[in-house]
Amino acid sequence: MEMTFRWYGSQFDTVTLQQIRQIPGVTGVISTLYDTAPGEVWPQERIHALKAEIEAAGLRLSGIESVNVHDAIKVGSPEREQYIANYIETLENLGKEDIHLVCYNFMPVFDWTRTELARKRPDGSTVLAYTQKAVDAIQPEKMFESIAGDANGAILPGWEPERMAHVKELFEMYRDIDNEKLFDNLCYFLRAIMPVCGQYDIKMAIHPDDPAWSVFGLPRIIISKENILRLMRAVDDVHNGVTFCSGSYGTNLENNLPEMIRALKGRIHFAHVRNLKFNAPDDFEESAHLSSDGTFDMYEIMLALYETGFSGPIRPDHGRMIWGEKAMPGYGLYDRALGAAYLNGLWEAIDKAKKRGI
Ligand SMILES: [Mn+2]
Repeated sequence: MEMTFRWYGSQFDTVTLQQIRQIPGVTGVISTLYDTAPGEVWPQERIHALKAEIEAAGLRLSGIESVNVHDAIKVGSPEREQYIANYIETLENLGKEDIHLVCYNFMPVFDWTRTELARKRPDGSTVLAYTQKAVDAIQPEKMFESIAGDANGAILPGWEPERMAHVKELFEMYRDIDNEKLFDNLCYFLRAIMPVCGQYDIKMAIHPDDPAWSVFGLPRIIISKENILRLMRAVDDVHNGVTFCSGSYGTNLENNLPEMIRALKGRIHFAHVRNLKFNAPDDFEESAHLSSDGTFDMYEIMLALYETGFSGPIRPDHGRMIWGEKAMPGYGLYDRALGAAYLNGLWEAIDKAKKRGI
């Protein structure tokens, strides 16, 4: 396991590499070229520059989150061939820069969905939250406007204003796409890129849909143990792997997180570990990482990762906004740093207990 921290690049992130370097036990950074659009080829020089900047700060570029997939690939339109060719070129450029992990998702139209970016908790911290009632009461194209005001001026990943300006057209594109078609298009994409992933040993790690059910009637496929195992079998190559995100799979309380980790042994290449606190099965908020602050047993999650021999990057995920920090919702320094320290503590305790045969 390597403890890492997500970083959006010096142009976009309020957190600096120097600050990340001072979080105990964090050695790697998960980053991206945040200003590239889905479908664009990532120039090798820019990847090289990103890596050099991170290494100059004493850290390692441990993987990319995300290289976004163009909607043409998701809906399977004729233009997908060009966009797949572009994606392959980006993977080649990443491979040449010795990068071996790419996180991506296959969610239609919206990335993750939250209905509040700053729900106040009793201790005065603010967190991202979701309530199905709010989704049911709003038109999808209004979703962006309704949350953008709380973003502290940040551009939210997957909610870029240029994309949101075309929400209606995007919905139109997906009109005939059901879960089966989306699944087929995902397999088509994966089969096309597996050769280049094999050549450069790039592990693709699909991020689950968040929340793990259909929103606004759009198809959602990466939501459960059954579905993710089906994808693993459909393209049975180690380079077709998983980002295990406890906070996303965990939105559906029927998902048994430690059991899913065990079932996915060998195919989890990246882990996002965070907690959620449920007020009702369709109302949750992103709590602190500690088990005691939320609904999940974080020890059991880390134990399952440990016992399945997980050796990839792990990162704390969305944190609360605390201590007056102003940052992209979920991506401040302080609470994620606390999360990293806590997860490292759990790991150390598990490791020592195992070695002592406890
Ligand atoms: Mn995640």
